[in-house]
Amino acid sequence: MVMIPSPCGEGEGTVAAGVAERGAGDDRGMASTFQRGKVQLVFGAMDADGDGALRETDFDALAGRWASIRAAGDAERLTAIMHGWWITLAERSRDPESVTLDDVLTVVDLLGQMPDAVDATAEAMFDAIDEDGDDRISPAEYQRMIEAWNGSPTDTAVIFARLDADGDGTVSRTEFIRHWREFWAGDDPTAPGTHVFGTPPTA
Ligand SMILES: [Ca+2]
Ligand SMILES: [Ca+2]
Repeated sequence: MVMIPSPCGEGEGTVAAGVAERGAGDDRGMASTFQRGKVQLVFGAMDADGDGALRETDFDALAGRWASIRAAGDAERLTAIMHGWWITLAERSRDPESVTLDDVLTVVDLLGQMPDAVDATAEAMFDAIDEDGDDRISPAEYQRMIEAWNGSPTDTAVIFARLDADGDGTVSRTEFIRHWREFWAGDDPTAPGTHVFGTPPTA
């Protein structure tokens, strides 16, 4: 835990308190311009009507889009996973009914100190993407996830080849978790994990 000395010399704040204390004029926080572009990519794909705010219905709609193009027939499980994302973001949002890009970045700022939470999300996402449960993400399984996110046909062949670090034709659980950590908590434009959801404009 990082202690923040108070001006009067007694008491201290946690990192979370420090984030909460940052004023409205200091919303960009610790996220770099590059990290912002990366998160913007995910945010923009989920913000279907483009009004700059995510609502609970956006998360349900994404789960529905994804379930509709899968063979797995597990719409309830996908809805539960996406609802978990919504709860995590909404409870840290200024407005509990809608989440802005700055709200998401506030959470992203904290992820570097929450490795267990990041890994838990990676495991849940891996299990969701792996429709046939063979503990491998195939190119087709990956493409369906991305197309659900984007809501449109997307060529994922080049990105998939980068994510498949050992070149065996699939993305293993180990490979995926490493990329997921890089995407949410890393700041390296050249890392394959940067491209989990596509290529940010600044990479
Ligand atoms: Ca699979
Ligand atoms: Ca592989």
